[in-house]
Amino acid sequence: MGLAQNAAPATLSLGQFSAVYNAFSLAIAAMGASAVFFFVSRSSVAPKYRIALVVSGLVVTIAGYHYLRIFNSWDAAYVLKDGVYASSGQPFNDAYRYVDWFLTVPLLLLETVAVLGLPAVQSRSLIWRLVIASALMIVLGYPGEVGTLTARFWWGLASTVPFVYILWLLWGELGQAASRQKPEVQLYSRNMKLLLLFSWGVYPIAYALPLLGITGASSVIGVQVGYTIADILAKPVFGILAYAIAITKTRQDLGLGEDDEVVLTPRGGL
Ligand code: RET
Repeated sequence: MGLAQNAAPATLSLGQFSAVYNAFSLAIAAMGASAVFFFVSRSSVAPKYRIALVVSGLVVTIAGYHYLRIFNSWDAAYVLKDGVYASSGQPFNDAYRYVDWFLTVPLLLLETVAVLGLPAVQSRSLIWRLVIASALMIVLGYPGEVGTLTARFWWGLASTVPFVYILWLLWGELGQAASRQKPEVQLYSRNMKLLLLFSWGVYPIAYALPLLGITGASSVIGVQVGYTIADILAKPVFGILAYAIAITKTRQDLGLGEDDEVVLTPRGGL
């Protein structure tokens, strides 16, 4: 029924075009700079936490690449004519985003489980359940992104089932893990739980905008800017929290005080 609802609108104002253009540009900078930070910082945490930093670095590198492609696609989809941005005839390719999630969401889940510090058997079973549910969530969401409004509703609803399952699993596990930690780490674990809920919650809200009566250019802009903000929170900001947990646990494991310097062998471990 009807037209594909999110075919790029024919014209955008200067402000509308730039809002998305600048959000994508900010995302490229955030992903690139945080990739350098995560890779460089991995030698300042104990070997068992290095995997979390390496995974963070990979996530933001993959996302940085995809944002470069998304940015170029957006730029090519419009041309400035008489003070407004008119469609150039080249389609805006939103599939990069779903490909990006397909790779980065399982990695983010792996990172989260890695900083939880659970026994290996428990970690493995948790990771499997999370990875399968996240693949289902993304695969079920995509047809709704490119279909009619009715399709958007039903696929969105189907995708919400594994989404709720993931949040329910992680909320419980993060809560239990936090209660086993020393007070300093407990605060970070609690913040991680809140950031996870807050940032992941933005995705379905952005997806639902066209269903809430927001149409045309505003809906395309809302969806793109919403996903971009959520991605910056869920990848670089989340990674910094994981780093804070790893460095705090490293200090605790070494029995160091607040002002002592951490001295580790730079090449040990990962
Ligand atoms: C979709 C479709 C509509 C319903 C739901 C969705 C959830 C998407 C999420 C994406 C998370 C992505 C992350 C990326 C970071 O690398 C697919 C929009 C629930 C939660 C964390």
